[in-house]
Amino acid sequence: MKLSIVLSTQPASFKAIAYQGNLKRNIANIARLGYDGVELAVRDPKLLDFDMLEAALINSELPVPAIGTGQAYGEEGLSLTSRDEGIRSRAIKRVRSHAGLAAQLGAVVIIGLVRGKSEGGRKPQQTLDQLLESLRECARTNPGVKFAIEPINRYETDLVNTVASGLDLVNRLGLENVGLLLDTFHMNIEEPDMLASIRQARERLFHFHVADSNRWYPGAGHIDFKAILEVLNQIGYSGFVSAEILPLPDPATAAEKTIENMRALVA
Ligand code: LER
Ligand code: MN
Repeated sequence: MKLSIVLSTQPASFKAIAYQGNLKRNIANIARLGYDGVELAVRDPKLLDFDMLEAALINSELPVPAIGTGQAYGEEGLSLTSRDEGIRSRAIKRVRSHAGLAAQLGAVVIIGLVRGKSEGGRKPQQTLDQLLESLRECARTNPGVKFAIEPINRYETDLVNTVASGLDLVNRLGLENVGLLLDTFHMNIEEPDMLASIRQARERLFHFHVADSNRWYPGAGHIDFKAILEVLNQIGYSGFVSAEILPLPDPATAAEKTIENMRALVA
């Protein structure tokens, strides 16, 4: 199992991120703990000192499996399904710029909250059609980059809550470079049988988030991570398992407990 953890490259109001703040020091800490990679949550690639980031990654020998994009929505309101064409086209432009960064780093682009939600009385089905168009525009212009749509629980968005609806969208798009990111926290809320849902995603599974049922580190709640790792193994998943967790009881303990508990499952 290749294990990574999410680091935000700038301050964010989204809470389930163990690392924020000093980028260089955080990357060094993640490497010191024994992680195999670092997932970056990036609001806007323009705000990044790429040379500094690259040097820190080379120094720590950490690859970047995925780039999170949700802060473009959370901090700036950019949505791939906005009814305001100006906002929607800025969101597409932003995701394309994330894709440029992802191409440089060999990472998957995460389509999480940047999808937005249905606005102004529009039905989810109509909004989904628009999401499809926006995703097509992003993915077609970056055929070498993988895009992973993340089913997110109903309390955060009304668009693509379940693995089945995620697969439906992926199939409708029919592009080789579009697949899914599954997150145990969301699946624990939405999926009747998480293991069966992971099996359904199979070769369309591009990335994987772990957090326990309470969004703390794995082992702090009631999700059966041993069974999950077995299923990932059975379906031949070779990507990263990435911890997107609350920094509780404190960031260092959360990161240490994650690696300790996840490694113990495969020992
Ligand atoms: C992001 O990966 C996620 O899980 C959402 O809850 C917020 O984007
Ligand atoms: Mn997630």
